[in-house]
Amino acid sequence: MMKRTICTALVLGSVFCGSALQADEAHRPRLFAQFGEMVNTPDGMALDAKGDLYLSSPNFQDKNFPGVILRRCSKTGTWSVFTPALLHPETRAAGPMGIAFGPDGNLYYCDNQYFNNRNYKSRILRVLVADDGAPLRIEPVVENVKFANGIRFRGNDLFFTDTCFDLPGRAVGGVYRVPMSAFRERPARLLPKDRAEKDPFFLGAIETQVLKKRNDLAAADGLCLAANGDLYTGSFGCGNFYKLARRPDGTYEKPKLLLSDPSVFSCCDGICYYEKKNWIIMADSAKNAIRYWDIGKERQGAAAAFGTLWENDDVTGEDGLLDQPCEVLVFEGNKLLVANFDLKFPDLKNTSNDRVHTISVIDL
Ligand SMILES: [Ca+2]
Ligand SMILES: [Ca+2]
Repeated sequence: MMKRTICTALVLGSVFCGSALQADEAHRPRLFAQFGEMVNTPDGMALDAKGDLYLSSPNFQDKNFPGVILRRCSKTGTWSVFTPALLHPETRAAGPMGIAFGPDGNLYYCDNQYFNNRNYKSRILRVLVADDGAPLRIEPVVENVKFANGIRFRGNDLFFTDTCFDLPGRAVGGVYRVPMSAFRERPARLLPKDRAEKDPFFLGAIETQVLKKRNDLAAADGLCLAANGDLYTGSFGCGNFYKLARRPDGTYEKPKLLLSDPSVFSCCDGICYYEKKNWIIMADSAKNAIRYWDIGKERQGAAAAFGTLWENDDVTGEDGLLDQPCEVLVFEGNKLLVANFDLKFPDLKNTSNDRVHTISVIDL
């Protein structure tokens, strides 16, 4: 089996040795799906109880195509439009990013309005789904969000990230938990960010160190929960990787920094939990890479727990390789789906918003 060492492992001063950072040909990404222009920034993914796959696309690359959520039938492999995403009444735009099914069978999603308006226009929305799987209508469940991005459920609790707080002198975002009971009658509302510490839904702040050239203030991005309920999240702007430990009473400890080394991990985008290995799997948007965090080795520190499944150079994605991977999803037990956002920001490997819009698949 061929192995190739990733050059970024060989950065002097890093605590990581080369063996911790190897990509394996067995994990070479292949093309899973390719879309036309109407799906030009594939992003959030989720599976329903039947195994049908859902994909959001806010279509930030070409806004002539409105934000949309697609569905792929598990029996036929056919993709179709599940629903157009709901337009915001003021911005007249839709930005569906992270998506997740709730225990009620409805599809919840992050409506990111930050690129249209930074004044708390983002929301968590839900698509009410009929018994036969058809979408009925879309309604807000959480409002007053700045940059809604990643979303997960555990039981009746909805967790999500708000990526940019826009507080003076700080590059910070945060993690929230909203119990479903809080939006039974009407949408829950977050407090303004200068009062986040007093917000009953606020779990903790996620900091980013602003890197030269990238100059990206985006903080909390992907999040997911391990089997024991511990929450993991990371910063888009610099790769800071955090854990919020779940206490026995169901409350959460403040975020603990597990990894902060942009020389090996400089961009945490979407993440997911891989139960079979007790790993967190992370999309590294900056480096066209898939990383992992082995929870079983967490106590030994980042040099033991952190690793790389795959990394490739700047490509269009037409051959299945990664083109700014933004979201990951464990699929059919032993595969990983990777959505390729392909919307360049400064100093990422991806240099071109090309016209190839793809999902990759990796054998785990
Ligand atoms: Ca592409
Ligand atoms: Ca590209």
